[in-house]
Amino acid sequence: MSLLNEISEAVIAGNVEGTREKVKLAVQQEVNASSILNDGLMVGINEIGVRFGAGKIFVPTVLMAAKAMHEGVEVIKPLLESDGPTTVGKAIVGTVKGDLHDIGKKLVVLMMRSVNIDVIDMGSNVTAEQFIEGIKEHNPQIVGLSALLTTTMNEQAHIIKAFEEAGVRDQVKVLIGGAPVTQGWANKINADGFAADAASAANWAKEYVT
Ligand code: B1M
Repeated sequence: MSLLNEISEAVIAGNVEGTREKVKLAVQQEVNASSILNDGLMVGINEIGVRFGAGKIFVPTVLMAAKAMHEGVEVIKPLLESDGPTTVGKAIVGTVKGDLHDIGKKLVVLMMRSVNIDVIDMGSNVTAEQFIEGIKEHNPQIVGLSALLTTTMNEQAHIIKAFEEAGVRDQVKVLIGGAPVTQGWANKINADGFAADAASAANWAKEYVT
């Protein structure tokens, strides 16, 4: 079994320590950080999603896998982050109200930072009011809204409406994403952009602010 396979298996097994050690080993062997993420960790968590969706595993198993994934991401974080001193723009990013999924959102934050965008991570379960406060406090050019549930996608629409009502919609570009989100949905709810993954989100943000 290749080391990347071992990493995905460790995530699937919810083996937090094993994931950390195997990712460290991959880094020592100079495996590219993006490959560790996309071909190792992500493969594992996606398989967990399939098994969970099929009712073969339950929430505690998913939580352990998520913890293992987090641990692996922590190891490669310094390799994905930029060490450039200049910031080219500012964004606030959060997972919308009612939604606790934060792994993808954290990756979006990480990748945006890697292209020198100053990102305020608002966390998960973030209300429209908190996003509006965030805009007033931090004055970002970009607001990123992550949603992983078909139910919480509607909250993205609600938040954009709330921005209009609060008179802050024109101050920011709104980027949306998350597994069930599509470009069609972005068009429908009047978002400015959609990104399918964290790297595309960073590219979109960079293009907009530079
Ligand atoms: Co949940 N969950 N979960 N879960 N969970 C899903 C999303 C689900 C698809 C699983 C399934 O059934 N197959 C399903 C949703 C079904 C649906 O809505 N149609 C589901 C469900 C049902 C639930 C609960 C309702 C289960 C329950 O309690 N009965 C519950 C809801 C809790 C809540 O939020 N209120 C729940 C809970 C959980 C855990 C807490 C156990 C855990 C989350 C832990 C955590 O995040 N700290 C969890 C997990 C881990 C998953 C799966 C297995 C993995 C999600 C993940 O982290 N993927 C997921 C199945 C799946 O997605 N395959 C599932 C890896 C991550 C890197 O990918 O988040 O997609 P992702 O992010 C990507 C892109 O989407 C994109 O870039 C990221 C990186 O490339 N992206 C953006 C994300 N945000 C973006 C924002 C952008 C741009 C791009 O711009 C701003």
